[in-house]
Amino acid sequence: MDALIISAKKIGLVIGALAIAFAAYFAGSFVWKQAVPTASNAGESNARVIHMVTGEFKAQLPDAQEIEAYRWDPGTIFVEKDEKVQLNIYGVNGQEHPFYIEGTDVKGVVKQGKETLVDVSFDKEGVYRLICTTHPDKASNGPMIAYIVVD
Ligand SMILES: [Cu+2]
Repeated sequence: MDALIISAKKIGLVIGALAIAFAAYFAGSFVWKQAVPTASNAGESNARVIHMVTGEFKAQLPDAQEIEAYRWDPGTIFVEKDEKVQLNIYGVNGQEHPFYIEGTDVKGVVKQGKETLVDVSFDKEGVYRLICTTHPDKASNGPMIAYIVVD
């Protein structure tokens, strides 16, 4: 009789764990719908994910003039040659940041409150610039440029 009670408890635990796993799966699938894949080979399962955000620096000069600069954060990332990486860029500051990666055909848009996923790999070593075309330099509230170091 004791053994029966214990196994009934175990079954309860297993069912409980399954219920939690399903709940997590559904919650996860809801979150992932907000992600926006942009590059051609989206869905690389074995890619290393690198998280980035869009940020903004703001300051007031002594004459009350406001200055600001949009930035990718982190501003420098390191990647191995031929490594599959997925940039997961979350739009925090700024409505929209259209971008491209210099020397590649990778381009996309990061929108505020959304994640943009970019699957990339580089077959040549070098420093590649991730450039926002709305804020490419100081005159346009940048420079919004990140450096991808491939070696
Ligand atoms: Cu920008």
